[in-house]
Amino acid sequence: MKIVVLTGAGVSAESGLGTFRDEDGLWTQYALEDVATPEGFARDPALVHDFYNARRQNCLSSAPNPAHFALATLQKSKAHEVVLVTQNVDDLHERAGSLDVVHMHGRLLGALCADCDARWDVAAAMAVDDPCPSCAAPASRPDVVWFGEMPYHMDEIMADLETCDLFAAIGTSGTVYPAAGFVDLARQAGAHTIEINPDPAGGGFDAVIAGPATTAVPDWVKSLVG
Ligand code: BV8
Repeated sequence: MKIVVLTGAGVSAESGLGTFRDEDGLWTQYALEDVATPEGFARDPALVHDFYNARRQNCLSSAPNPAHFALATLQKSKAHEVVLVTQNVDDLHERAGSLDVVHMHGRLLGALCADCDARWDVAAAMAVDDPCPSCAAPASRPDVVWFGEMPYHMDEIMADLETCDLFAAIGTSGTVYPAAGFVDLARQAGAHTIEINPDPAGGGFDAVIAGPATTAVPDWVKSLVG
């Protein structure tokens, strides 16, 4: 069976990384327009770097949780073909052992040159005047997809959705497009669709497992790999 899994901030919530739209979520502390849009970056790059530097530190001091490990087990079991797509920019899936994670919204531990498109890994804080290692322009930005920018790997993701048998959305509010529309594409392709979320978003899934990721995901994976 071919399975496409889409994760959102909820899969990392119990690792201590904030979500966006829950009660004390990131979008209640920062205006999305100021820190997650190209216009916000042009207006105040230092604020945007501060926002991502804080999240990068938070990410580096956190650890994968049982949900991340269970998804890595599902991939490595080879019981099914598994495509893991994440909206998250943290590296907890990788640190739990997942391979080929499709980061459609980019990576906190990646940097991008706004001038020459060069990409490189970063673990430390980024600053406005950091020179690009390729063209030396002071145009470094976090390699994340902001609102109004095209998510990464869309062709690959669409092809996988059109050919999957099972689509599982884990820990996402189904608010942000195009990710929020993936369930419809999977259903149109004939896939069974399932949502795992303690507070289901109600996006017309065939099945819902209402529970936190750290217990619901390991149980779900056990049901797939025995
Ligand atoms: C684009 C950056 C076009 C990195 C993010 C229709 C079609 C297409 C676009 C649009 C459209 N309508 C509107 C748009 C524009 C926009 C959009 O969707 N706006 C929304 C607000 C309406 N979309 C875009 O701009 C996208 N780009 O469409 O480009 C284009 C075309 C041609 C050429 C150029 C461009 C780009 C979207 C990406 C934006 N970047 N992040 C970063 O800072 O992280 S999005 C941001 O939201 C994060 O990436 C996050 O992952 C994502 C989604 O949020 P969730 O992951 O779902 O998190 P949330 O807090 O919302 O929910 C948490 C969930 O977890 C909850 O359900 C909760 O119940 C659950 N939970 C809590 N605890 C647990 C749990 N679950 C399990 N266990 C727990 N313990």
